Amino acid sequence: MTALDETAIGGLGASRRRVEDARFVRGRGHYVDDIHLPGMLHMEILRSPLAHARIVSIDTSKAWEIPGVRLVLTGEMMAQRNLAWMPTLSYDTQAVLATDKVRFQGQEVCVVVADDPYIAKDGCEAIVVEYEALPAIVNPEQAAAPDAPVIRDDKEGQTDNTCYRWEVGDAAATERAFAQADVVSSLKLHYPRSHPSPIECCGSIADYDAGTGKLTVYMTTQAPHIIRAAVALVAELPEHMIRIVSPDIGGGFGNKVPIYPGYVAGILASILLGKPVKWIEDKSGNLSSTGFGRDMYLDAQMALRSDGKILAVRMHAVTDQGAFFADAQPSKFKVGLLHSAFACYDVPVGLITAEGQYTNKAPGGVAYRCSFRVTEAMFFQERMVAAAAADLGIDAAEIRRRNLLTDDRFPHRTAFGFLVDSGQYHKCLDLGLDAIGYEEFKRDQVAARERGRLLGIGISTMTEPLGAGNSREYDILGIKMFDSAELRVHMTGKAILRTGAKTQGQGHETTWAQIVSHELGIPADDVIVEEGDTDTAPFGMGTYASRSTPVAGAAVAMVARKVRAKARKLAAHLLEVSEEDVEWELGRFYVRGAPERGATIQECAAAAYSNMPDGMEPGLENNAYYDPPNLTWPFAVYIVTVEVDPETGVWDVLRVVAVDDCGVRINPMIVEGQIMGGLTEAYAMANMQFQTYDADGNQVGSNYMDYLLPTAWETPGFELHEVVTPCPHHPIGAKGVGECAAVGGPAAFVNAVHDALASTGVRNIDMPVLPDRVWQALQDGRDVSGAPPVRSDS
Ligand code: MCN
Ligand code: CUN
Repeated sequence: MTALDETAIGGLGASRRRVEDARFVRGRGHYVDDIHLPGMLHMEILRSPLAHARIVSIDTSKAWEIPGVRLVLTGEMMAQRNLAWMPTLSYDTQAVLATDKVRFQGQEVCVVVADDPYIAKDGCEAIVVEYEALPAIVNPEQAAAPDAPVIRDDKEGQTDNTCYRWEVGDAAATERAFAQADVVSSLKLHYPRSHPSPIECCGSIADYDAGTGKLTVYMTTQAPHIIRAAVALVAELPEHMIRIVSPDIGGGFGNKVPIYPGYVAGILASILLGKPVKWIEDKSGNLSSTGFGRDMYLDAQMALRSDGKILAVRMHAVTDQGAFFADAQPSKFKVGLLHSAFACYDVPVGLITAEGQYTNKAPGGVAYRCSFRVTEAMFFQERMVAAAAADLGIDAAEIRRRNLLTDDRFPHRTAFGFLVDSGQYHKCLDLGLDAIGYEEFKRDQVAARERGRLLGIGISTMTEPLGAGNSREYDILGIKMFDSAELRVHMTGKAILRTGAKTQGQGHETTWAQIVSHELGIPADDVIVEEGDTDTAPFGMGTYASRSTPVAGAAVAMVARKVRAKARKLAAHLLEVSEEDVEWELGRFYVRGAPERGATIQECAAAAYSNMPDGMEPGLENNAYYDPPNLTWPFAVYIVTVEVDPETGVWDVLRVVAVDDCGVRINPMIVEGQIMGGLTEAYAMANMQFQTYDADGNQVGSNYMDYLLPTAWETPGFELHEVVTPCPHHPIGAKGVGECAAVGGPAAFVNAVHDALASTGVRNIDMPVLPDRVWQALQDGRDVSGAPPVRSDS
């Protein structure tokens, strides 16, 4: 017997087919809405039609009269139980059901619980709410105006609409660097609101058992343990009597991180009625009231030497927070990890200032494939670099070559305090340029222009901090950010692995088994992976910010190593040699100097239950908590070519080349799937996804006629390439990847369109770069802003 073929058993690097797809593609997934409990009732939410209004009165009497209506809850009834407001993940408060005012269109005002969802909807329609309309604020400029109405007049001491101010960097050194600059390049833009819009909306079933006092909640959450802690604190229930179960999730993309009023109202309704209460959000509810992404304004300058060297950056960001500051982000950082901007470049100094403003729009920020506002950071960075190249008349690839970190610079401390671990940036860039045929395209572009055709090429190069914590710096509501795994090997060598992460389609059931397989030589098919049930899974912070591989994935490797250490003792016992004389090869221990004498991992597992040495604790299982020493820093190059039609402003994508370095790939096929999905979303944000507001705070984009999701028909093809720089501090050398393409992709598309318009003097067209905006820019030779308010008839 010799070592196993790792690829054959589905270990590290195997493009193993996704085990979860057996049920997903056959319609056999088990989602929250598939769960039916005996006696279950149904809850619907009445939402505010107005963006900003005082509530004069609420008359629920007609709703109570409808047969089948069991409960109508208003904000006042919630207030009697101290539940009208709940804490957010950013130390703010959010209304569960409105009491004093409504603060955005779509805000939760009442809930109705009934025998079926249709009766509950009828009940909502029978409620009469009298509102006194107030002026609506739909952008931070309006919010900061001296005479602006104070949206959050519920908060003691809040006299304006400012929600936070934050600053990082070295102001004095940045000033000095700007004074030395040959050229200062400026850029102003708006990264619009966008929405994750997962196929499955949010929902929950709260099941309070009055007999045992135990509350079970089945729900669509990416972070079950955080929800359990929050429910314990908000509802004042003992934590061990709360069980959160997150079954299959139909996509999360960040939308399922926050705590939503529907969950809280459903829990209270179940406690009051003593019955299970199901709430399933509809599409417009999801699009209009839950976790949006972005909505950030940038005003930036870059100090440059004439040869293209970046001397300093200055960025001022203003975030439109909506009515409640509900961002999920590490508590130290008020704009997430925006200060990861320029981490892949050699930028000696910089200053980032930021402020948030409350507006009459839905809360929930920092969600949608972003790793805590890194999407904005990288978009801003890459738009600024493109603008600087244009200002200096330097080629867009060349300016990156002159500023990207070289391989000998790692680990690199950035101007804003991060420690970038590793990378081969120039190799990735050269690979990408080569793949797209950069020089040739540039020549074609000139020739095409002479014939009146507008071709453009856009580059985006970026690194991303993935895998929060470490626990020294990262916490959410004071809970330190780490993760965990628990592995139990059964007598026959089959195993169950549980982690504190929660897959929403990323394929953890497939890939975690591959890590176990790599560490222990147990075939991946013999390892079942379970996540999402707080009664059985070990504590973890959940899946977002592409932290699962960097943190939970590391815990999987570590727990497998602990199990292997015990298996070694069992092997020594079986082989009748001392432990020091036992060697390991994949799947098997053997005697040093006598390789034919060995014991497989399965034989060791059997011995753990049937033949352990005297005095050894039986069984073969363990757990591991992993507190990462640093974030992992993947790198990517995205290059897009486009052709813009000057007559219509329509732009077509010609080619998309992606070079991703996410360290060691556990499952290359899954990694490629993540990149393709991310590029699709990047294209959608750049081209079509539009969620905005008119001057009255009416939402434009709360349905799929206005908020366009790309189908396979619109989506361009992607050409993927790979570079591997193993992560120096991760047990298997892996870095996160789940968000890279969505983070770095948008700038490549947008830069390409701007490159096509290079001769027109247009510096910026805000996303989505809609044809009418391009056309307008071409007509006027001027920038086009996409900031709200928009005309309501547009
Ligand atoms: N992987 C790998 N090798 C690596 C890195 C990752 O094989 N070097 C695999 C992982 O094992 C995992 C997948 O790729 O199966 C993504 O891993 P990772 O980068 O760790 O990201 P997470 O698992 O933490 O997923 C979160 C990330 C986020 S934050 C959003 S948003 C997003 C995304 O994943 N939401 C998704 N991709 C999604 N994909 C689907 N299908 N559905 C979502 O909701
Ligand atoms: Cu920011 S969306 Mo993902 O981190 O769940």
